[in-house]
Amino acid sequence: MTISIGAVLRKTFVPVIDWTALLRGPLGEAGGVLRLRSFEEKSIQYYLSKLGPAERYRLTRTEMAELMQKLDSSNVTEILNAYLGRWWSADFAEIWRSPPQARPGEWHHDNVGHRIKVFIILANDSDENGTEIVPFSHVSRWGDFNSRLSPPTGQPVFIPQPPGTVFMFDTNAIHRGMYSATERIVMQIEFSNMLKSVLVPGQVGRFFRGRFDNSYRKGIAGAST
Ligand SMILES: O=C(O)CCC(=O)C(=O)O
Ligand SMILES: [Fe+2]
Repeated sequence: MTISIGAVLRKTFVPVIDWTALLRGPLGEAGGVLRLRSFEEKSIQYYLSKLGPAERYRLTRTEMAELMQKLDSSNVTEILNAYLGRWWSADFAEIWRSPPQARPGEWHHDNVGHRIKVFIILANDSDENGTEIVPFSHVSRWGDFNSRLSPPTGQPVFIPQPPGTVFMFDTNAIHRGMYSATERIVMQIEFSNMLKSVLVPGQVGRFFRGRFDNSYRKGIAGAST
């Protein structure tokens, strides 16, 4: 068995940093998964045109700031303050195609402790595409930040994703993607405690995040988050 340095750093720093997360406010009360105000057709088209025919499109810092303004009406900043504490940053945002897939994703947490993803659905024609999350599993203190999970005993909720759907979830909660023969296009923006950007390697943080992305898209097995 090999233990990577990344795994050791995650195991050391994630629990310490997560100790500062308040987990309060609307997201905490809702159990780590919360629906937000839907996006209008005009905004959907705006972001779809940024993607064009590409596989993925990473938003610039300026585009991320603009997206934060669009999310303003949902009080995302206040929700994050109450949940993560004030030391969070908007780390990373991209638009990606979740390709047609025969099987659902594996149950997992993202191996980075508390980290929020906002999903904005830009295209989806299938009722089967979506995300399953186990509410209130967000408070789990994982002993391991390098693994997948066996099927949960808690009751998952399925989040159906017609275009325009916006929701946020803590990727420390147990979750998985549900896929079908139809493509789905998702825009995601991520938030975590600033210290994770420098102390926690993996699919988290502001500076190195881009290097680690896409693993679950390339094939669910072997994904690192
Ligand atoms: O595809 C999905 O709905 C979930 C993907 C996932 O596990 C994640 O973004 O952390
Ligand atoms: Fe995940």
